[in-house]
Amino acid sequence: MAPRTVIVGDVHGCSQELEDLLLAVRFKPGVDRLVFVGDLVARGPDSRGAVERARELGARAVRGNHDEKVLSWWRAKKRHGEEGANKLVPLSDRHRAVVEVLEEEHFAWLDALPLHLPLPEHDLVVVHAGVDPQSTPERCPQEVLLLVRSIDHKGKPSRMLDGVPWAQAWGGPRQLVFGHDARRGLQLEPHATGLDTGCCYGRSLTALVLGEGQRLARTPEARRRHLRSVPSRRVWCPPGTGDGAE
Ligand SMILES: [Mn+2]
Repeated sequence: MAPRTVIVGDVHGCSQELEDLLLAVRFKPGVDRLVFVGDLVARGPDSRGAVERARELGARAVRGNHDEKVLSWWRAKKRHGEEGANKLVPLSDRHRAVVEVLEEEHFAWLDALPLHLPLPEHDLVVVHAGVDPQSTPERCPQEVLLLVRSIDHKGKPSRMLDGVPWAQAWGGPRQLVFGHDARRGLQLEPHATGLDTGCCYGRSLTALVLGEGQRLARTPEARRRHLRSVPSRRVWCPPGTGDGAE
């Protein structure tokens, strides 16, 4: 059977919905390829389960800003001990809850994730938040790849929701697939596809499913046919303003 590629939006510890989605797309372990757009952890109920399932299924992924946050603490802990880490990298309650359940092997797996992941068989690149449309995934600073949402009135990448969504400003030619922007939700631009449909906020978890060697459809209507979503089982986290670093 030909392997498909299933690219999953921000899971944020929603391991039950991840199982629901894998069932909905009839994911075949050992055959299909699984890719995550990052932010596997934090906000939802089961960050550890989400990381374990990703590892178990041999998934590839890019690192998200929440993954990076708990990794900064873990890296500091290795050098300065737990007390030192708490001083150097103060954690919010939601990130504290993550570092308390992850083991060394989970941190190490997250730490090995790249910031951009090319999938040449589908002629696309996966990033967590996005890129500066003036640049490329390879040349963008980490901060932009992990946090950008918009291009501000000065033409600079911004983590806020004001200005133009970066995905609208991205002229290609490469197709980018990303997450991070739950507030805007599904984004279907000519050269960018945003998959964060706010699972942890009680909305849905979305996957982009591509057949072997299949390219993304160019029009939004046609691209919707690649998408599959499952509803959230509940509101796991109260929606915030959605425009900060978090
Ligand atoms: Mn994010």
